[in-house]
Amino acid sequence: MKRYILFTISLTFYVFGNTQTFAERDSTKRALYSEHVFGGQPDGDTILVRNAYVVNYNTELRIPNWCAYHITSDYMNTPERESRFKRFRVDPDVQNPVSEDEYNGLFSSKGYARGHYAPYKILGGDRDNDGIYTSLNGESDEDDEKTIFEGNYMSNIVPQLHSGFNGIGGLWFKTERWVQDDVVSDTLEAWEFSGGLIHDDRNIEMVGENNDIAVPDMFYKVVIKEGGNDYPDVLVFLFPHYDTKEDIEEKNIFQYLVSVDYLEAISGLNFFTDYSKAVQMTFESSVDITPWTIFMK
Ligand SMILES: [Ca+2]
Ligand SMILES: [Ca+2]
Ligand SMILES: [Ca+2]
Repeated sequence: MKRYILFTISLTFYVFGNTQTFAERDSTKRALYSEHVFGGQPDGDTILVRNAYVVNYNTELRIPNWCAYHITSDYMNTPERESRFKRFRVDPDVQNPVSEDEYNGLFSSKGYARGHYAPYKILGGDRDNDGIYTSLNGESDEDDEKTIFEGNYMSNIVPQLHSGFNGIGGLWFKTERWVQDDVVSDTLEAWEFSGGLIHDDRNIEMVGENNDIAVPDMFYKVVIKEGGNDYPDVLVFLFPHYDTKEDIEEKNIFQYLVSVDYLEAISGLNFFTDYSKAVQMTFESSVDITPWTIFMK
């Protein structure tokens, strides 16, 4: 009898306890999860589901591991990044959350900016379909404002070199703009996973007020669109975290393409698990730029 009770307790914990993800808890979160995480979650970890993105946050390194989001032309209707829309915010849902001030001085000392994984530019849109958008000065939808505020949570932020990387002309910046301006303007939608990698976990660069915010050595973007096949069109960009401003040739983002298999091997993640292993092999083992060449002017 005692055993039976123990079994019941552990079973109850399993169903209602911490092992349950946000996505399993309610249908709105579940719908958002399905919308943003294309082809399945690359790990089994606990994730945070937001209106505009899904993030796997690393409470030890105090940065996101990866962030997944759907981009549509409507979502790019964002207000100017001013005043309340510019402010970074503490994430109320993570332990030991980072505050904006912990990055103070990092820009002048190391050139690190507060870099968004889910880009600010894709946080907009009329996500609740009530015909009202966000606006800096006029009538503004509070629900859609919340989506932007969440995007400015520090849990969506990572230290990134500004000059020659996430600033104008940098590799990260150019990749974001290419997807938004050249791809989604035509396809109307795309998906991304953005994340960072650390080469050697015994030798991690830690920064911030308390030297406890990790700086990735590499960053990746998995860019996805639906093609005419039973598998998605995928490009994986893998960038070393360095300043390319003196190096015009290296700013060609398409020199940084790797296969999904390559990214999986060095990250330990498995993307696109919703597809069978056989189907994953057809599009993960090599880089196929054919479906993207019309956007590569
Ligand atoms: Ca709205
Ligand atoms: Ca509304
Ligand atoms: Ca895979």
